[in-house]
Amino acid sequence: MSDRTEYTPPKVWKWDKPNGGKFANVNRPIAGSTHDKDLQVGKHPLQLYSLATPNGVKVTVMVEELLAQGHSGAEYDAWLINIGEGDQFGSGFVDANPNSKIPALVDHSTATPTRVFESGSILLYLAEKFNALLPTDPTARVECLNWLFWQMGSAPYLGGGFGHFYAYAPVKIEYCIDRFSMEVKRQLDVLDRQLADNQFISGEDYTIADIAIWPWYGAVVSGTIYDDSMTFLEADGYKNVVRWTQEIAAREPVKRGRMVNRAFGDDLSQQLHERHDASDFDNKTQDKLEN
Ligand SMILES: N[C@@H](CCC(=O)N[C@@H](CS)C(=O)NCC(=O)O)C(=O)O
Repeated sequence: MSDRTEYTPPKVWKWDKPNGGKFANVNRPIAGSTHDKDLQVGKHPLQLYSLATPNGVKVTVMVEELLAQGHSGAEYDAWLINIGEGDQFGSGFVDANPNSKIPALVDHSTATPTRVFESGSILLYLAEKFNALLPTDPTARVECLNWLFWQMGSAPYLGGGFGHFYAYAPVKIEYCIDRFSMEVKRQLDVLDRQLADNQFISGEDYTIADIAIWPWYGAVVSGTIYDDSMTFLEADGYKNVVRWTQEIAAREPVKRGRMVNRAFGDDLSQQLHERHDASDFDNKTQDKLEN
């Protein structure tokens, strides 16, 4: 492997070789579909096309929370989109999300099906549709949205920045790892200070802000993402984030939601590749899928 820290950019960048990083085989500099493939549609109002990455888990936790609150209109089919295999570039998926990234939701309960993409947009759409998990008081509502949008802007530094260069890049580049470690630790400190005075991120109520932030930052402080990043970042030292992470992890809808569309890892008992009925949690027998 050449020393890419000494790279001198040419005048015009060309896509002429895979970069060797994880997902290099599916990454491309152009949008649009690569093949024709319709999306499957099940029996429920909400059709979710996803994978249990942190962005995917936000939505499956959200619908499981809604169902637990008694919103039967939130019944859903969750179809597996294997991003390692390029399913996100199928024509049907691109119709649902022109950005070719999970999660994508299609609501069939509207006069014509409504597509919803971007996990933050999906959380807000569902919260407004069911009048749940988003405060109605204007001040509390905007505080919740402040943190929802904080997450959407901040997590790419954690995932695309820190996670990529620490765990996935084919070479370890000190400059990149330093830059993004600094930022991720700063973000963890932002959360830790906020959670010192609040049970949940935006106050006393559990909201879509918690649902958005927990799969990302909760994973870092509990050591379930990016190799040994918890130790590297001393992330378990953010005690308020750890307390909040554990409280949310104990919620039954969260336990269910994090299993849905999970098709990686060794523990098959925690995987439900597709979900079409509430009883699927009791009847699951999953084969191991390689990504
Ligand atoms: N901002 C988007 C990000 C979605 C995203 O990055 N999804 C990743 C998985 S976590 C993906 O589908 N990657 C496939 C690809 O990049 O081709 C959201 O929050 O929905």
